[in-house]
Amino acid sequence: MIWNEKQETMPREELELVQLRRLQAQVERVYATVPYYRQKMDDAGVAPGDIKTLADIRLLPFTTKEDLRKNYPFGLFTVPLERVVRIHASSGTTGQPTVVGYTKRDIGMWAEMMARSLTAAGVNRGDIVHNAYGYGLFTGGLGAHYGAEEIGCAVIPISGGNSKRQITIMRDFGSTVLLSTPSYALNLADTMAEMGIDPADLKLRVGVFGAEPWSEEMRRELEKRLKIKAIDIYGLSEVLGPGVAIECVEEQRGLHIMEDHFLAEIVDRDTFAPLPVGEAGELVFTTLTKEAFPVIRYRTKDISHLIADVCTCGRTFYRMPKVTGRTDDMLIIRGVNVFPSQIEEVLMKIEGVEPHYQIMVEREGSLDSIEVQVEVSEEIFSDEIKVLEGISSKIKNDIKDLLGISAKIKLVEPKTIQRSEGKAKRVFDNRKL
Ligand code: DLL
Repeated sequence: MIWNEKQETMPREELELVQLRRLQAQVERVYATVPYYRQKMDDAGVAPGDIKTLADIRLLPFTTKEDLRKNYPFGLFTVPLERVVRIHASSGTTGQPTVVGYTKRDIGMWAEMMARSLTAAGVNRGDIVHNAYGYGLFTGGLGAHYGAEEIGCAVIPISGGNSKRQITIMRDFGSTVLLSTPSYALNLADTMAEMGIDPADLKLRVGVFGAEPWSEEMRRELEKRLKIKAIDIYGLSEVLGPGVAIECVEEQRGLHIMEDHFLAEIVDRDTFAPLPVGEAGELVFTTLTKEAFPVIRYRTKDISHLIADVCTCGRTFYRMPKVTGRTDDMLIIRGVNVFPSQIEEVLMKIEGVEPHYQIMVEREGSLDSIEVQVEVSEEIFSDEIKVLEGISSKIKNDIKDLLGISAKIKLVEPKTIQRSEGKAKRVFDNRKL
């Protein structure tokens, strides 16, 4: 099923015309209303009238998190606060949070993006949607909520946390769809097992997971343990929130970008030079229809590439493969670039190792090293030391073979690694201490 057949299956030539028209209007609007954008464009020697083709977007300066910080909290809004009906903010692990605003029309557009996304994931009217994304300043909860309501689903606004109660409600209310981060879904699967509840006795059919990187191995684990289809959803507050891109249930391979509302580019992660379709680099988004808080060429720091192949689902929007990590989560271990999700992939292939792990980054002299701490199953933990040593060296060798780095391995007791209720924290950087 496709939510908005006309838009989502539009021929590319037509789509590109829509994009250009919207881009021109958007650039004109930010130039006229936001002094900061006007100054940046003046400094770059570009005026709204210079945008004559889609490729001319390259003339425009990038926007970064730093620009958002400098304009904290409302400096980049294009409308007076009287027209803003919603404010969200990203957690901001370092420094100030980033603040984003929405007009009534933005909220309507967002609801449509989420309705399209959930429909692509196989969600319909009549579904009971268990929304365990956090409600609050985080965009996940309310963003997904409005989209599910738009479809006509019955939404349970459970938010994150209190896992036992979540399972009871899931069982009693007959939830058919789970919305959460993949790490929280795993936490819920563990809780179910502890409560002696068999997922086959629940009505869950599909999970729509995002807000953090997760590997294909994690997908298989979640599908197996929860007896569902697991769909990847991508988004970020600065651009919208959830609903920027979604996998279709037909292929589960690459996420369709809502290109009639968001223009995607890929740039070289060091030089920021635009890259052709197919080459991997940093994702950059320009919003085409946002009113209160549009962004021009926002550098996401997420790594992916664009896939132009036609998809069997009928959508004409380009796809992007799963985002495996962010440039700022990338570890450089003795010259080798590694993302935490690659370590996850290795760990999850090993028998007896639980999908709960964390990575400690240390500095020895002038070189960085990592220690992977991972839980093993109850049986293995109480086994002989020889068995533990065997597993430990298997992990070490597999990491070395697949990623080319040497890591220290520490096997820890079941349930000692902190469980996630939202976005999991995987990397602990002890270099800065
Ligand atoms: O995480 C929005 C969201 C909510 C997306 C619910 C999906 C579901 P932020 O808190 O601003 O917004 O964080 C955005 O999270 O730049 C990525 O690094 C990461 N991210 C989001 N979705 C995915 C995904 C929400 N499916 C940042 N895979 C982004 C990998 C993801 N990383």
